[in-house]
Amino acid sequence: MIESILLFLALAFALTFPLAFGAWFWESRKRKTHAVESGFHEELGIPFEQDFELYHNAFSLCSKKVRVCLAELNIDYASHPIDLIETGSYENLSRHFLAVNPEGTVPVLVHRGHPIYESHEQIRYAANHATRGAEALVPEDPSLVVEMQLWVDRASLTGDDPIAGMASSAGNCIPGLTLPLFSAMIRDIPLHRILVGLLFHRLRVRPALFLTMKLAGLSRLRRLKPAVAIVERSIQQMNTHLDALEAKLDQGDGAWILGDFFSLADVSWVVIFDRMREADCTDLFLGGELHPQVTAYRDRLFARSSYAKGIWNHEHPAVRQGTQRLRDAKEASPQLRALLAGESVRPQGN
Ligand SMILES: N[C@@H](CCC(=O)N[C@@H](CS)C(=O)NCC(=O)O)C(=O)O
Repeated sequence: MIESILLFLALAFALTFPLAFGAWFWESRKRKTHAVESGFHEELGIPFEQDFELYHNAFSLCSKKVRVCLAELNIDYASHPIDLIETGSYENLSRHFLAVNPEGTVPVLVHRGHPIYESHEQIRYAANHATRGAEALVPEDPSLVVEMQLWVDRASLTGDDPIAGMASSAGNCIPGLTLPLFSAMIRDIPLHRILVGLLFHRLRVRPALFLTMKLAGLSRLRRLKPAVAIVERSIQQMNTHLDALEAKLDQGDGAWILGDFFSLADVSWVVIFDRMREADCTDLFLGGELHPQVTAYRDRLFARSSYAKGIWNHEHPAVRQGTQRLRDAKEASPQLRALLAGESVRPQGN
């Protein structure tokens, strides 16, 4: 009897493993991922119904930037919300979305069926194609365009490994600053959904990071040395970028980065401040004596209707809950509070 059971189990195992492997192999051929070149792709065609269509996610930093930009330009668009694992599932790795962007990332702006990849390219493209009468977000003076682009780049999230590019951009500090919030949000996501990422993501390190954070939980985040190092470096580098922005605003004579001209540079920075709000780390960088010019600038950005239209109106319940959970965890743990208050990286004497 026992021998029959063992034989049955051995047979079941011998059959299941190749079947599972075969299914994965079959499916991964249908979900082929690869890096894409940034910019407008006239050679690619995506079914469309409206001139502009946007594939985006409520929580994604780059999606927010494009939504704010489209709101500023008064451009109507068909909205295609795409879930990321942070907001529930790896819809960005579905066959349907990979046909829009084989890289598996949002946002993707589509103009008359042709995709534009990379959010900094999308805002530039949208600004160049705004309907007549809309406010221009790119100045006419070429030297101001160069300056604008420097500040757009300094707020952009770039490359497969943003952590490696933190010194060049505040946008690249955002994933590190968001780690604790990710950790708070991932608690509600079932493990099998993260597994989809491990099976099909182009950059498997990303789902692996989410898995680690899910298994460790927010309370043990401070014991994960690599995660702590990333958080600390993100705080340090973000401060450097904010110091530069503070100096720029201090020297300027207008409300915005280019003085009186509201530009794509401002569109690019508003999302950085919004993520600080979500990740409950605004006090670490703004308020009081810290970066007063930047703080007033942030308030002006938040007061624009494009902030409500592009960001606030898309608030995701999972993010709201994650922010609250993060606050509660900090309240309960002085060590976590100290880590996220940047105490170990604060200059001596402060
Ligand atoms: N450099 C790209 C960044 C694209 C990107 O990494 N998007 C994130 C959201 S902000 C994403 O789609 N992540 C999903 C994933 O990696 O699974 C851009 O500016 O558009």
